[in-house]
Amino acid sequence: MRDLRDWIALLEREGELLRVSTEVDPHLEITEITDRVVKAGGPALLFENPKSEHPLLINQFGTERRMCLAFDAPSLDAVGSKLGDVLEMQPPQGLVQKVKGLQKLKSIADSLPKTVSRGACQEVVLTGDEVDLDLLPIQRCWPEDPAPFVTLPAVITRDPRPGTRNVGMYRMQKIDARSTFMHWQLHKDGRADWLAADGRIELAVALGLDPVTAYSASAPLPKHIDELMLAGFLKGSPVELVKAKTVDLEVPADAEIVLEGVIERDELGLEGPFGDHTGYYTPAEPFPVFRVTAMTMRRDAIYPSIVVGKPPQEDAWLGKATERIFLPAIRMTVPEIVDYDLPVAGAFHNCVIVSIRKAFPGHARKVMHAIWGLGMLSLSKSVVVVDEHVDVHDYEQVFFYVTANVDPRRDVVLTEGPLDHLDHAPTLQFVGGKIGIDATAKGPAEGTREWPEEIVMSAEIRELVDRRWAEYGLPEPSVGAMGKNGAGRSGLRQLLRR
Ligand SMILES: Cc1cc2nc3c(=O)[nH]c(=O)nc-3n(C[C@H](O)[C@H](O)[C@H](O)COP(=O)(O)O)c2cc1C
Ligand SMILES: [Mn+2]
Repeated sequence: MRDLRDWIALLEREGELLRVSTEVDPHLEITEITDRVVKAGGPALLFENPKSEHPLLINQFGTERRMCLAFDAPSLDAVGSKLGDVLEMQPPQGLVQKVKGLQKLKSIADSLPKTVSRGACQEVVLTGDEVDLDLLPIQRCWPEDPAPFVTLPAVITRDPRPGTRNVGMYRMQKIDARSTFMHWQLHKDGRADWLAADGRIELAVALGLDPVTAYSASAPLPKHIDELMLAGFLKGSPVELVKAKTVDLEVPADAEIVLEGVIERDELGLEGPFGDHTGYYTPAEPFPVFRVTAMTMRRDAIYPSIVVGKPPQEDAWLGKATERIFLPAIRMTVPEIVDYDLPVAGAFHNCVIVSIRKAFPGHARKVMHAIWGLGMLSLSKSVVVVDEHVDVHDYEQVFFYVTANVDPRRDVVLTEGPLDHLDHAPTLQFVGGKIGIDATAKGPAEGTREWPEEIVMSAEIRELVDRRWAEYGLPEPSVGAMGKNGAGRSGLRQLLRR
């Protein structure tokens, strides 16, 4: 998919998009409509009359099926495997392997962004006084938000030292027709670029991209890796870039809208409060002011938006995509990890459930500390470790082991470390307590008395009952009626789970 237009066309063909021609207000009304549709597992919405010339697209990422359509993959795990295959590349042996190896190398070559001379994103160019953010249907999301916020931007910066590009998704509170705040949090790469540039930095913000490139802006890559490379790799074709008009950066040629501009040294203001994905209003804090020097657009540009708030919301699926896509990369450093789950209700930084192939005493603690040392996962407040046979996505199963297998004195680790910028619970911002729960089976090597055997039916009897099921005159056990947890899975529960 080249751009947002291809994506909208695909969504429409797949019955995954509804057009709303009724006039709606981007001031709160769109939030309430979208919240109801997201929670019902409903379609993407293209609001054609959001009190603006420009339509507003929302809920493009709101279901697992749409995420898979976005990545053109049968499952999010399949997207992760594609990345894992390249990470685990070995020197090829034999012709077949060599050919496969070449295909993988080609996919790496395709991931490099490509510069082109013209781009649709510059059909309209407004500079200086012509810049007018009021042209866009920027949403005011929640009642206590002081202003409208751009919520789905891809913010492009360059680290002045190595010259590497970064793309991050950082919300932008509108200040006036030509300026916004830039809410890059303490641990984020865009902020690091700004600090490295000694406080004055040029930036460009792309709005309205193909879904893979938009997702990539939210991906927690190591700082020196360009998110546009990940986008090109996952798309299987390079992201095309054009030179920006007023700053020394390149911008996605097919974007709907681009805002170019600059942050001047020491120009800060109080950003927020904002009804955030934590489910609370994050309080006002100082953030830099982004002065827009140029606004370029397609002639009939579509403005993309997302609402975050008390989970589950649309962003749950961006988070789940990251969870799945990064599993193989995490296994590269911590190979004993079998699987992990970041519950949506845990707002992603509050809880990690991880299953491991336990091989030695204290192994669960080793993995807790690995997670607390791993990229953005390091900000996790709680880590629950279970054995490899436990399904980390089945929270009732996990709860069973957390209560059954844990001696709180022995198996709970309390420690301290860095916490998410937005976590309101710790006494100090940014740093505080962490909890690890070792819910694995313990062995004599860990000093426990003999661990009992878990109850499992024998294979012969299971096969016998499988064979005879029809004879009993009982309904076929389906996930809906008699699922693993003995409970139905409504759309909402499924979203809360994964
Ligand atoms: C919808 C959405 C909104 C986000 N808003 C912010 C934000 O305002 N500030 C921030 O620092 N991170 C925000 N994030 C998370 C970052 O995009 C994410 O941490 C990303 O990895 C940042 O890029 P970086 O690692 O290159 O800094 C948001 C993520 C999503 C999905
Ligand atoms: Mn980055």
